[in-house]
Amino acid sequence: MSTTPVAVVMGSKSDLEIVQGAFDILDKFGVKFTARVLSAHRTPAEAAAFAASAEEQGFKVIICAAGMAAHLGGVIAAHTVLPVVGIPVPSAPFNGMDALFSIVQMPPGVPVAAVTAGKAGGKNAALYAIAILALNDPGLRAKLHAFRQEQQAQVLAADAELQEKLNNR
Ligand code: RP5
Repeated sequence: MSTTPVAVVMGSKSDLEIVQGAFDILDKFGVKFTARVLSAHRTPAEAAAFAASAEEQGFKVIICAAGMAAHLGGVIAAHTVLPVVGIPVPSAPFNGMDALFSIVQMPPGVPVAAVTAGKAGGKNAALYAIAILALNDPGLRAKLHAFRQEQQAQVLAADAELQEKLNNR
């Protein structure tokens, strides 16, 4: 049984820079996670075995980051009923469009949620996972509200700063 509610799986260690955005948010919210490098293509048996045992291990949501023909989220989702959130990782020559289509175009019956491609995707995948966990966790929900207020304050401060600068021309 896992003691962490979130699993973060990436297709390659080269995805780590994007995935770091998810780690940062999960840490900020105090949500424990397990992270693995497992490939849908290079380690298909290990990826399938991980997904098949994920529910039993106690995970509640799985984040999958992959680039190119990004089948990782789909393969993981094929072996579990847990919610799977996919991060499209940009790579040459299609800059993440290939990964986005691979993740978002799942056949009916086996959904994968797709978030923003690239670094912002790491952040948003973690926030989405936290929103799922917050459905049954009032403390986490309060932290989500606080996070939004913090963001709002930052934008309003930036706006006030801009107005002051423009008014003092
Ligand atoms: C995908 O292929 C990985 O998720 C990665 O984004 C991409 C390239 O992998 P590497 O060649 O950098 O290991 O499976």
